[in-house]
Amino acid sequence: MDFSSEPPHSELLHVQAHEPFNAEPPVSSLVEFNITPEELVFCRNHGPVRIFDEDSYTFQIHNGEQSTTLTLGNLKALPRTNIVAALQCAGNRRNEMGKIKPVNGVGWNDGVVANCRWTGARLRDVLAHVGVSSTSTNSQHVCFASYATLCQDDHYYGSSIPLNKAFSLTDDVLLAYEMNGEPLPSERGGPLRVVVPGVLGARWVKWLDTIIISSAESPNFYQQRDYKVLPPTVENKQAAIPLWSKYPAMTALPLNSVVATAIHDDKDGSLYVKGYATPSDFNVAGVDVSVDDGETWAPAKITYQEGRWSWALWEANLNVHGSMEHRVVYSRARDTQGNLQKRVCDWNMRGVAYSAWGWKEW
Ligand SMILES: Nc1nc2c(c(=O)[nH]1)N[C@H]1C(S)=C(S)[C@@H](COP(=O)(O)O)O[C@H]1N2
Ligand SMILES: [Mo]
Repeated sequence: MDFSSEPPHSELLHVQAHEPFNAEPPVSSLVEFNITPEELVFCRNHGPVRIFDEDSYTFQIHNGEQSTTLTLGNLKALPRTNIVAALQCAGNRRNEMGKIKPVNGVGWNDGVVANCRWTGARLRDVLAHVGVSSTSTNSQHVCFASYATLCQDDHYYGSSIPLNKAFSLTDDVLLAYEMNGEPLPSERGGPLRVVVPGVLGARWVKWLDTIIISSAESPNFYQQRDYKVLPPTVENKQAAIPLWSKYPAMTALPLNSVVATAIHDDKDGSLYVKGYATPSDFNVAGVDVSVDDGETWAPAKITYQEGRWSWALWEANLNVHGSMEHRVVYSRARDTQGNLQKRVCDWNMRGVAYSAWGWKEW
C-alpha cells in the first residue's frame, strides 16, 4: 500500500490509526451540528486515500456480456437526487463492547457516525440507463468495487447489495458526487461513492470505479469475511475461518442512541443531556432518558430529524436533586414500531453493531 499521496486530514479528529488513516471526532462536537460538517466526518479506510481528477473520471458497469463506461458527466445528466442520511461504521462504539471482552478492530469510541446531505443519481436510474431492467432482479446482486488502491486484506475494496434493493422505490440508493452541497471530497471517496441509506458504512464504496451485476454477492473480503455478526462462542480469528461463509453479511445497523454531553449543575441540581440516535429497519420515534438505572424514563426532546435516513438529535433537562447512588444517565431509543433499544448487547469477536443503551457519567 502506498501512502505517499494522502490529502491533508482534518485536525479536529482524534486519530485512531495513521496508515490507513482512521479518525473520529469528539462526540460532544459531533452533536453540535444537525448536518455534520466535513471536518467532523469520521474517516474509515482499509487502504490509502486516493485523489482523482473529476473531469477524466470514468466508471464501468458490467451486466453479463455487456459492459458500459460512463463519465461523471453522463451520471450528472441523470436526474439529481438529494437525501440526508447517516453514514455509520459498524464498529461505532466498539470500545464499549471491548469492555465485555477484548475485540478485534480499530478502537472506536462513539463518534463514528456522520449525518450528511448526499447528492447524486439514483442507482436504479443508472442501471436502467445501461439496460438493466427491474424485472430480472430476482436473486441478483449489484457488486460495487474500487480498484483505486490495495487494501489491508484484499487487492481492491468491494461490497454488494441485492439488485431488488437497488430498484426499490423507497431505499434511495445513490451514486453520490456531492456531499453537503460541495463536490464530494477525495477523503469521502470523491469523485464518486455509493450511498446506501440505513445500511452500515462498509457498503458505501468510495472511489467507485466498477459495478457488476452478478448472481452472487461481492466476493470481496469486506463482504465475505468481515462485517458479519458472529456468535459469541467464536472468540478469535482462527475459530472464525470456517464460519464466515455461514453467516449473513450485515445490512441495517441496530437501533442505537448515545449520550454525548451531560452537564450537571450542583447548585440547582439540573442535568442537561444531549445525544444522537440512529435508525434501523424503522425510523427513530423517540429517545427516553433515565437517571435511576432504567427504572423510570423521561422523554427527551428531538431537536432534529430529517426524513427516513437521518439521525435524530435529542436533548433533555432533568432534575437530579437529592443524592443519587449512580451518577449515570442512560438513553434508550424507540422506533416507529415500538421496538426499544436494549440494555445489553451480545459480544462478537469483531466488535460490530454495539447498541446497548447509551450512557454517560455526570
Ligand atoms: N474504497 C473504499 N471504500 C470504503 C472503505 C474503504 O476502506 N475503501 N471503507 C468503508 C467503511 S468500513 C466505511 S465505515 C465507510 C467510511 O466512509 P468515510 O471514510 O467517508 O467516513 O466507507 C466505506 N467505503
Ligand atoms: Mo466501517
